[in-house]
Amino acid sequence: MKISRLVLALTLAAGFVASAAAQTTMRISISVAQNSHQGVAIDTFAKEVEKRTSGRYKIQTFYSGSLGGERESIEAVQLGTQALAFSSTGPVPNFVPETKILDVPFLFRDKAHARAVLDGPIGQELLAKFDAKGFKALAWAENGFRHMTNSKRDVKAPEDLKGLKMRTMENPVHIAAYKGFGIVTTPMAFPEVFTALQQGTVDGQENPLSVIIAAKFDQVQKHLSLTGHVYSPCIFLMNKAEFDKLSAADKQAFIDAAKEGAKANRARVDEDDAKGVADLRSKGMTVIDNLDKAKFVAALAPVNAEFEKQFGKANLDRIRNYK
Ligand code: EAX
Repeated sequence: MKISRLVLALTLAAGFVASAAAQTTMRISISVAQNSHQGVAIDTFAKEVEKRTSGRYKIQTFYSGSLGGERESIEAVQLGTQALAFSSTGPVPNFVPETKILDVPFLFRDKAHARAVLDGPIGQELLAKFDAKGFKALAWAENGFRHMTNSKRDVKAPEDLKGLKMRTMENPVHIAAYKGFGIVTTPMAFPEVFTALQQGTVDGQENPLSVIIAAKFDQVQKHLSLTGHVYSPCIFLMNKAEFDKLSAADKQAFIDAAKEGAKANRARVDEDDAKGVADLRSKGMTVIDNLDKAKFVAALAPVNAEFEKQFGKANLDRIRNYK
């Protein structure tokens, strides 16, 4: 908390009531560039918090992993050295294992289905799981559906993935699934990915169009296949103790600001999905957009049987059948 004592003293000396003089500054960070669906999310959040608290809270925004990768930002929030973070669910299961289920491949039919689940009772139950781990989870947002890119060959069928060395997120569900495709998995934090692709440390990576565009992966990857193999949620996280210090009205202001951030974020993902393929083709990528999805689903049947055991078929069906 930073109280501007000078302003306070001067204002009091001038005989005014200094009710608006106290201002608290908090930090939030993302691992991708500002001009992105994640930048829109935290910029909107920052603006809304300031507006809804009459400027008593100021949110400083950091982009492109300048404060570290997603896992580091979540750790910082848990420790309280950083008040806020916005992250994909990539590293989140390492903190709140219950969220693993959201990263099961081919779980969601489309974005509308995923958004409905996250905004409904299932998503809200999962947000509550963060409390016991030192976080207040403010709202779900998204990266969107993830697609595969690589520098070696067109991926038209699941067999084409065999032997490709791909960077994955530090997420146990992703790693297990991609091994099921025969991919050689290399978990890595996002800020290292561009260089790893450029230097050929890995052949490929997978991310939604929004991230591929924002990170300029077209400069280091030739082949894109619209596999849509997994939906990638994002989340607004706050240090629990910082949140608990807020008045009831300010708590609501932070939650509502995160919801506004999520709304703007999802609108930008829709925009990127609508324009992304043409954009990436114009930048020289070969885009395979007529995949037989059923073949990719079938290739993961053994892994999915494992996931059914691990998460329970009833829990997976509750998500699959949510309307
Ligand atoms: O959140 O690590 C990833 O691939 C994420 O999708 C990326 O950091 C955006």
